[in-house]
Amino acid sequence: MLKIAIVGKPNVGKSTFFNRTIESKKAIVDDQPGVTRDRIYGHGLWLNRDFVIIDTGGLTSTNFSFKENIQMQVEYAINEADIIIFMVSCKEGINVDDYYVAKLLKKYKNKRIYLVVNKCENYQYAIDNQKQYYGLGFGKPYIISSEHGIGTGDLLDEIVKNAPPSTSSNKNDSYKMCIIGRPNVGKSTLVNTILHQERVIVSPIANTTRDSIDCDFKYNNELYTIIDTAGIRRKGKIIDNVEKYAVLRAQNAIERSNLIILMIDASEEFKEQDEIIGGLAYAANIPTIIVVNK
Ligand SMILES: Nc1nc2c(ncn2[C@@H]2O[C@H](COP(=O)(O)OP(=O)(O)OP(=O)(O)O)[C@@H](O)[C@H]2O)c(=O)[nH]1
Ligand SMILES: [Mg+2]
Repeated sequence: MLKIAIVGKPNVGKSTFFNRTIESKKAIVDDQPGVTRDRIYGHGLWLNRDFVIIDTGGLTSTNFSFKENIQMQVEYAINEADIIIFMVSCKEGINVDDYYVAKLLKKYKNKRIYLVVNKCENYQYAIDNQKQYYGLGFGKPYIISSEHGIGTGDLLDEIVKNAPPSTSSNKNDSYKMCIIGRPNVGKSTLVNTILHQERVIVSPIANTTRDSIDCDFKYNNELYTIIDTAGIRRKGKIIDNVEKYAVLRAQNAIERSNLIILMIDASEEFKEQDEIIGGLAYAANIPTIIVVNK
């Protein structure tokens, strides 16, 4: 199936475009930069053509705690994809970070790369001023507004035009299990261990995972999805919108699952919050395995 990766600096609207394309608010969107960290996969259908689309974290030339992890995840996505959407924003304009992304993408000569300028609600103004984008070296820019759906259809027309028509066998009927628990108990580490790859970002910083990350795999010829989720802290400790959205997505992951893996950290005492999270599993009335880690 056609695979498309969305790549760009932080805050240009990659996740907004991703959500619009798959018609679901799967990825967390917020006005602070650096929201997405892991790779998020979605299934899209356009003009009866199926595709997989991959949202990725923002790339920057400056150093910060997750820079290397994010870049590694972005490069996994690029390698896997047939088509790259190189997203920039007319609102924030072009700066060193866009050139940083451009330089990275120049290494991938065998990929079809579309330069896409987002946040162009003022469509005519953007068309009239598109010259500046040619300097990035990816030819004609596609002018869109992900938030308002301007130009997004034309872009998708172009991207899927040579893809094969959809077949019903593309449905994903996997057995789904989610891992839930407090921050830092080791949920993402277990996902990577099961999958034998660095599928999700692991770090000693609590609340590293934000989006719920669906990871598909095959075992004994059966399809499974393991869903990594954000750690759930006490309500009073939640610091911002991103964490609030992350917890809502973890709760949504529970509802989508056939099995819950409730993870507890044995290196710390059993906390009231473990009990509260256990209560979520109990209330969902879904088979649950309690895993005591560390
Ligand atoms: N005006 C305008 N704002 C947009 C558009 N698309 C996204 N935004 C806003 O831009 C901000 C960032 O959007 P995201 O989709 O989270 O951006 P991102 O590129 O995924 O950001 P990171 O994951 O942090 O790299 C949010 O406040 C969005 O609402 C658009 O077409 N027009
Ligand atoms: Mg994002």
